[in-house]
Amino acid sequence: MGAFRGLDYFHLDDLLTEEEVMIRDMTRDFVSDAVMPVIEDAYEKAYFPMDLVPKIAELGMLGANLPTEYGCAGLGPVAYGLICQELERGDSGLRSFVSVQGSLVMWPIFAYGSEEQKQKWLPRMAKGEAIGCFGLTEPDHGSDPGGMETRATKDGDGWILNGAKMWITNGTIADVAVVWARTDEGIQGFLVEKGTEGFSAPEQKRKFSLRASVTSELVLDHVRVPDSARLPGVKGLKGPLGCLTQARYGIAWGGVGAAMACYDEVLQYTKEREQFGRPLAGFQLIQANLAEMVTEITKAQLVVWRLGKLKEAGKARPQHVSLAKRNNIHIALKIARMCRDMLGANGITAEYQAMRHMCNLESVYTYEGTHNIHTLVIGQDVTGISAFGG
Ligand code: TGC
Ligand code: FAD
Repeated sequence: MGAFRGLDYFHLDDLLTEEEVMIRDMTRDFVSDAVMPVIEDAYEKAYFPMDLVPKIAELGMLGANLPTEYGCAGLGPVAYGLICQELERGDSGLRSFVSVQGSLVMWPIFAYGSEEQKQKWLPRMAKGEAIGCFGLTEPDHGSDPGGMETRATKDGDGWILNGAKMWITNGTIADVAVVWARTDEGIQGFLVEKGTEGFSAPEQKRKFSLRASVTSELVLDHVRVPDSARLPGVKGLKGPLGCLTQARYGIAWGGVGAAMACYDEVLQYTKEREQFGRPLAGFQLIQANLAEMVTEITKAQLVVWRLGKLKEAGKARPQHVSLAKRNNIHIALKIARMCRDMLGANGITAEYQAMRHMCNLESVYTYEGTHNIHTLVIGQDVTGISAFGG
């Protein structure tokens, strides 16, 4: 299909600063020139395109919203969101890589780490010279991380970690894992380095979704780390949940990108493909679908732009982020499925993007808080009553 044209039905570009437009366009060009030519192969053969990492780092996309004093780009929330949007236009796996590195590893080191930890990791991670992963989910605890069984026990001047994490993005390729573990003083985060005795990160294979992304188990078998590996700035479940709020913000923007990719492709396709003697785009049912997609994408764009402005003003609450993640991934998945249908049999092939996005979005619908969990977060917020269980 032809070049990506984006979608700006309500002239939302008028709401962006020159710098934000420049960063969006730079990321868009990077995705068109460097990602699109390789992504189908990576997806089909199930590998993460590591060759892209130096360029992603050079363009300032790793920890993009963290301060320049640690070698990061120091961008505002909207610019960071636009990067996520454009990366996910390419593939959710690419946005996942950047979300995990920036929001789930660099951000907690920045927000909860010691100065020594920040100096050690942030500049290298911004350059893509060190890769990180975030270990919260366990085989028996996904939506309820508060039930985690991984344990860190004080041992002289250090800690012994035992337990297992599962479904961890970047695990096998990571140089450092942020591992959340239960201690006598509540849940705490530990920086566990690759090669530490007793620590391994085998890759989880046979995925039908996010195939261009590495997903792994983390095995912790009497892993000893010094106290200097503990993130000293936070105790309790609010530590990891605070990181999720950062990552979910980028994911909400990413959903817009995946939806725009599918819409753009199907619009071109239905204008060119003829059945019953005229273009598919000339049929009312096809136009109803296109109108629905333009409407939902425009609403999703407004949601994340406003959320970005709230974040800029320090007024964004985790519940606002839940609403945006819930809505935008829901509509992106719905649009990807509609597009797959409108492409007919062609839609099931790697020649077109819709099915790849659709399969990816099934994971995005589940990770970083499932659709149900975000429904209950909003429900609790508006009623004051928790319906999670217990
Ligand atoms: P609850 O009692 O509600 O909260 C415990 C403490 O945490 C605070 N808090 C938050 N803080 C910041 N951001 C948030 N989103 C927060 N949500 C809660 C809360 O104020 C409280 O603080 P304090 O000071 O009173 O102690 O906790 P709960 O046990 O009832 O759980 C609430 C629930 C269900 C919403 C939460 O556990 C949850 O979000 N579950 C979903 C788990 C999840 O999203 N896991 C994601 C794993 S990482 C991942 O998927 C990465 S994929 C990345 C990629 O590849 O892109
Ligand atoms: P469960 O919690 O078992 O949920 C199963 C179903 O039950 C869902 O539909 C859910 O909505 C529903 N449900 C659960 N509780 C309730 C309730 N109270 N009320 C109503 N419905 C409920 N985790 C990490 O820590 N780090 C990562 O980097 C990471 N990367 C991931 C990458 C991929 C590709 C995937 C698929 C997952 C990743 N995860 C990661 C894990 C992800 O966060 C969890 O899968 C997610 O939180 C859901 O947990 P679960 O899979 O155990 O599902």
